Amino acid sequence: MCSSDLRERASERSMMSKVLMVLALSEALLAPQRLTHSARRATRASAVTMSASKKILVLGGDGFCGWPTALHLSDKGHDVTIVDNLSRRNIDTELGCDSLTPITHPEERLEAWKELTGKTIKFENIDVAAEYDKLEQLICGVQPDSIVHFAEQRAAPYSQKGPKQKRYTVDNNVCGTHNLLTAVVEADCNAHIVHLGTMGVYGYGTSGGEIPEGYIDVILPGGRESKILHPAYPGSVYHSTKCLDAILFQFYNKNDGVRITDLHQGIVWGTATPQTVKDERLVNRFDYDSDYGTVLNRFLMQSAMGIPLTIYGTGGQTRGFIHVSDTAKCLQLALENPPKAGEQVHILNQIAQTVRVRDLAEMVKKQTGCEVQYITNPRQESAENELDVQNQKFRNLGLNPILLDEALFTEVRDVTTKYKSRCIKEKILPTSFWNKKRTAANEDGP
Ligand code: NAD
Ligand code: USQ
Repeated sequence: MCSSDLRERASERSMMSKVLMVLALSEALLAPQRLTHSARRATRASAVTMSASKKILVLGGDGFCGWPTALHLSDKGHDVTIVDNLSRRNIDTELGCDSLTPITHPEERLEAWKELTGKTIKFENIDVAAEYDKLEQLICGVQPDSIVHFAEQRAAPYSQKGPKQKRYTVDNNVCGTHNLLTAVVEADCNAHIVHLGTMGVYGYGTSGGEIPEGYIDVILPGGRESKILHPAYPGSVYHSTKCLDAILFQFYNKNDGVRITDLHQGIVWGTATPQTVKDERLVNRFDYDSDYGTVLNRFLMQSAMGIPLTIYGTGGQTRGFIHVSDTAKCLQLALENPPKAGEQVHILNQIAQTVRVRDLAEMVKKQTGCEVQYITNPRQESAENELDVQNQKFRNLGLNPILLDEALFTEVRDVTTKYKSRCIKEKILPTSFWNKKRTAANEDGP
């Protein structure tokens, strides 16, 4: 089908949804107790656009990105409910590790937030992947306007650790996403779902050009024009689950009209946001271990500990980065700009800038005078890659992202210095290897 036909179809769908809305509203006025499913969903959609304060579920709201986002949204006056099964805290126990910062129990965190701001954030302990009925009941009862979906196992090294972790990552992430989609449909809920995807779905070979935001225009065999999802090229079991999520989003969007935004986020760095610094009890988690710690936070931690920075391979890997406070801002922007009824899944690249790993290490070294070490790469990945990424959509929505900045490095170093007595040094060197070849190479030493 050519793209003009596609556009016509989209505008027909949009017209149909407007007609449905009018029918739904008149039906509601005449006999509110006898609304059909689709009419109920459409009526709720109109109610959403009329109210500035939204009811928002934050799945995974106890995590590194979820906690500051939940606080940010509550601060903006939204009615926030966190849904989390605390699996991340349990994985810390499994790995014999802990957040560098002493995070308090969810109840204590939420009480502190209420005490400081007068605002209530509710908490539901639900396993999104395993407790479908509870999830559907919650969505049915709350009828949220938006659902932010952070609730996945997010560490690539953990997902490559062994068969148990590989299977857990797929079961947890894919079932969780599917449960959410089907629960929204079954609950007749018109919520806009905003999912945290990853830049890693595109792959990190040299792209040969700028990576677009989610879709590419192609000419199919026979000369037909089409807009398709960018080919998936994941680099770990974890990244593969995000590609599978994208297919589920495409299907539920097409089949059930679910409105979805998928944010392809880069590596998040930093730890503090304007809300988390209000009180020690609100402190955000900070991962530095070789499974969950991400590269820049690990480097800043290592420099505080006087440990040479662990550059994997040549350090020629180029990646996208974003500061944690911009994660929360991006979520707000995505929630404020939902897809219209009938629109295809929105996909935005959520990064501020791209940097090569060895250049990142140099930046930290220049500031702190620390040493660097090149160690055998535990990962199966390109040794060197270029990365050119479109990120215009968020910029057009008004995002002016924080760039890697010495002042902020200092802020993170203050945190790492403050809590460095909590660091377990044995957790710094890699213990998860991508395949048997990488395991053997690491056994041979650097
Ligand atoms: P995190 O592990 O700190 O937080 C995830 C939260 O989800 C945890 O609190 C965990 O307990 C919860 N959770 C996991 N499975 C669940 C389930 N089945 N039911 C209920 N709760 C569950 O991870 P994060 O760094 O905050 O990442 C959040 C999301 O953002 C992830 O989906 C991740 O893929 C994405 N992301 C993160 C980064 C990053 O650098 N941290 C970068 C790009 C994308
Ligand atoms: N690296 C080092 N030294 C280290 C740690 C990492 O050289 O001590 C290298 C890795 O080999 C890799 C790069 O730094 O090339 C990035 O690794 P990372 O652990 O910081 O990030 P990654 O595994 O890609 O995963 C993180 C998040 C994940 C998110 C992803 C976004 O954990 O949830 O999806 O960043 S992205 O990388 O853009 O796909």
